[in-house]
Amino acid sequence: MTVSTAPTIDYSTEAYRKAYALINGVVIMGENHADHHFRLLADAIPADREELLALAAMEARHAREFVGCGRNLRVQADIPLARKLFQPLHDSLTSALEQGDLVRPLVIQCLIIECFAIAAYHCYLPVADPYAKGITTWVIDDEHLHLNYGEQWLQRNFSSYREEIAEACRRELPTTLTILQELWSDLEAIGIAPEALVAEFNCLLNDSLGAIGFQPKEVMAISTSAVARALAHL
Ligand code: PL3
Ligand code: FE2
Ligand code: FE2
Repeated sequence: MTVSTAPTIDYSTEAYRKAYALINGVVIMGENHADHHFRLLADAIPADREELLALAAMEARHAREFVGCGRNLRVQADIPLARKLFQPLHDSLTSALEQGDLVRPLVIQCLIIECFAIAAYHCYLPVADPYAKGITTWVIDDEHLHLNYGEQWLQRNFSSYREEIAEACRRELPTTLTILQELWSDLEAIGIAPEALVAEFNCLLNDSLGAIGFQPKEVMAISTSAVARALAHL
C-alpha cells in the first residue's frame, strides 16, 4: 500500500482561482515594493550600492516569475487591493528614508517583509501547483540573502540603534499582521494554514532579532507579544 501525504488540490476550481487572485496580487506587489525599496536603500547606503542593486534585481525577477504563476493558472491578480494592503508599510519606509533614517527601512524591508515572505513561501511549497513550486523553491533562497543583508547591517550597528530597532518592530509588526488578517480566508482556500504561517513568521523574526543582538527576554517583548496581540484581534 502506498501512503501519500501530498494534498490533492484542484487548481482549476473557481474557489481556488478566486483566492489565488488576491494572494498572487499581494505577492506581486510585495516583490515590486521590495525591488523599489532595495533601490532606495542603494541610494541611501552608497557603500553597499552594488550589493543592494543586485538584491533589487532579484526582487524584480521574483515579481516577473510570480506574474507567470498567475498566468499559468489563468488568474487575474488583484493588484488594487494588494496595493492598498502594502501602502502603510511602504509609506512608513519611504517617509523614514526621507528623514535620513536607515533603521526603520531596514527593519521593514529586510526583517519584517522578508521574514513574512520566507514564512509564506515555505507554507505555500507543499500546496503549490508544480509550475509555482519550482519557482518558489529558488525564490526562498534569494529571500534568505535579503534577510541576511539586513541582519548583518543591524548587527553591526546594534549598539547605536538598539532602541530604534525595537521601536520600529513594535510599530510596524501590527501593520504587517493586518495584511495577514485580510488574507486569512484566501490562504485557507489555497491550502495554507494561516496559523502555521504566523508561527513560522514569529520563529524567523525571533531568530533574526536574536542574531542582531537582542536577549531572549527582549525578543519575547518585541516580537512574540506583538504577534500574540495581533492574533488575539483576529
Ligand atoms: C520580498 O522579497 C517579497 C515580499 C512578498 C510578501 C509575500 C506575502 C505573502 C502572503 C501569502 C502568500 C502565500 C504564498 C503564495 C505564493 C503565490
Ligand atoms: Fe522577493
Ligand atoms: Fe526579498
